[in-house]
Amino acid sequence: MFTRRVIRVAILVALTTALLASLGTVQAQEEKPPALEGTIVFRDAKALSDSLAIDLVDVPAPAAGTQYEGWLLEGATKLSIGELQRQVVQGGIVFTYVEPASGNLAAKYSGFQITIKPSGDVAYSDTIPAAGMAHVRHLLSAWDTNPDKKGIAVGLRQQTALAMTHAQLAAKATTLADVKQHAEHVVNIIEGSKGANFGDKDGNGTVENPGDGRGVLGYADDAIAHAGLTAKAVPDRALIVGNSKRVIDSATNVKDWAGGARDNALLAIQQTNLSLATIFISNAAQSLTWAATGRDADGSGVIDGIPGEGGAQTAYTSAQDMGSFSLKKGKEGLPTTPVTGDLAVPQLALYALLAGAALTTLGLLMLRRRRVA
Ligand SMILES: [Ca+2]
Ligand SMILES: [Ca+2]
Repeated sequence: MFTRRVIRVAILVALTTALLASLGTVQAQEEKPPALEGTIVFRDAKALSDSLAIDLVDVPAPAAGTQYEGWLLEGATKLSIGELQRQVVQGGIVFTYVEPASGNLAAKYSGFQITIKPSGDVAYSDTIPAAGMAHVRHLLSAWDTNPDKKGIAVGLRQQTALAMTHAQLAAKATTLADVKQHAEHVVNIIEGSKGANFGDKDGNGTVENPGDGRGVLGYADDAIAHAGLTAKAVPDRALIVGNSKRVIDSATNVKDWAGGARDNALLAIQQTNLSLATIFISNAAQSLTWAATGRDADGSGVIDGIPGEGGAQTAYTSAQDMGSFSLKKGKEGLPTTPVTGDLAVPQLALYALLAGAALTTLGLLMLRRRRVA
């Protein structure tokens, strides 16, 4: 019958529309290539992640009489970082914003945009999804269970550098007792207060620990875990996934090097001869220098976040790179639902709207069929 055919066609049209709409939604969630090449990343100036370093290339010249302005964003909160001058010759934008009060910008902001002055139109934008940024903040600014609630990558870098310093002090010591005392410090900073080797290693009656108690090894394990969680939370964001691997590889190197340094420090403590003790603790100092600052193993001139190269410093900057921005055109990089950030809501609303439209069409057709009958 004609009416049934119309109903079938209407259902088909409604389903096709819903399918196309859902495909469109899925495509919109995939990461787009950046509209501008270059980097926009949190870095340390005078304090932890207190600056935003911008280095963009091939930026189109703004229209005559207008200027670019940069903004850090968090929900409805906006902070102007000032006018961004485009270099006339190279066409790039090189600019570093430093937070005057030394606040941690990664802890406060997860979005960035460039607007046109004076219209205020958004030229470029990007937002790090909340699910990913939460973990980036655990690495860079705060993790509740850490001593002083410091960020995990912050603690990793700080405690690894401290272990290196004490190993260097031990290597320079001129008495066996001094070597052993500093070696105990090295073991305890690396292991943390819950470590199997933590304790009064030199047997002078006192447990000495200049570290914060979490231990280099504990921080490294946490950095590996949280970098992995970040990549899992936002698998479509290339900047997070790629840099998460660098954090994991570098923190794994730190574990290996710090573990070797602990073993050498324990051997130094067992010695009865200053020269032998010094050899073992010097090995520990070498391993901890790699653990702290990395090692250019392949002689490329760069320490990369790869197995055998990256150290705690690399893990920290790679964690900052996880929180860097990749600009899309206009408002494409801004969240569609401000504040809540729940991407499922507009999608559900769309489905509800389509389902409603399909039901209305069906209802009208049924009514018409009854009238005809
Ligand atoms: Ca002791
Ligand atoms: Ca290298």
